[in-house]
Amino acid sequence: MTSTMIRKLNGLLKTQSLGKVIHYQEEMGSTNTELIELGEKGASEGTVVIADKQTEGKGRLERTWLSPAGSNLYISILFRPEIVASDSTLFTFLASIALKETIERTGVLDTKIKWPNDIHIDGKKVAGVLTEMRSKREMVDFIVLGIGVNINMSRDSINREMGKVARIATSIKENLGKDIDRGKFTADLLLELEKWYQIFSNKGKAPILREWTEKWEDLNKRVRISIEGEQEFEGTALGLDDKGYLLVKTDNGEITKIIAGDVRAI
Ligand code: BT5
Repeated sequence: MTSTMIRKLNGLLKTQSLGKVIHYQEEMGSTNTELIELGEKGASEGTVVIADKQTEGKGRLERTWLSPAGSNLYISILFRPEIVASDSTLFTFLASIALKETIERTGVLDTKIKWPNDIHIDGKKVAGVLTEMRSKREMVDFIVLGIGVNINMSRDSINREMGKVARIATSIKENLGKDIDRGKFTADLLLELEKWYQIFSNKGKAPILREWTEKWEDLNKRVRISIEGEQEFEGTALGLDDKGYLLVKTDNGEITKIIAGDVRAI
């Protein structure tokens, strides 16, 4: 992402606080790691870190987020909400809502939210969210919301640059058949995030969990759950509890709470 793109983003940004301070570098290890360091030094709410390329992009659970140069968005945003640490998971859901809206605004017709943190197009992953948090006692000190979106990669470059991940990944360009403006996309995403963050700050978790559930197509569907190191099982997806954990009714009638795992509608 060139600095021209950042100038464009600055020109289009309509937010009150998110992105008023932007740290941009062409190449970084991980935007989340960078922003956690800034947060520890006292960076203010709304501070944003963007890179054009990440050499150590992070997924959840020590996984990697492939982050080639020149076409995607790798962004981290700092929040300082006055909430208990255990509620920080809500930011993943808030981000998924904002991402789905922003991706659809580009013209993509059917994006799908996958619990807890993916956005898919045609069954392939276009975006992922990594929420990290630092706490003071039981309260949040700050949250770093990290978002990766495959924007202008062609199928050829996905195949060339993403190795084994290529078959499960897609981009907005692959769906639309054309490039979109990354500066505008980022400005729209930050505005949407700010809107949902204000709703969360004023009204709490309920509207976020409600909106997410409304946008989630797997509700009441039969799903297969795989949890690393455990046997797969099936059940009916019942929705979220108030921490965002997934409730699944298994065939023996038990309600199981899923904290982390892969959930697929079958
Ligand atoms: C995620 O993890 O989906 C969270 C991704 C968050 C990335 C952003 S980029 C800006 C910020 N800074 C960071 O360092 N990270 C955040 P998870 O659900 O664990 O998914 C990771 C899995 O997605 C990998 O194991 C691959 O299978 C797949 N994957 C990796 N890179 C991908 C890509 N570019 N597009 C689609 N799928 C990918």
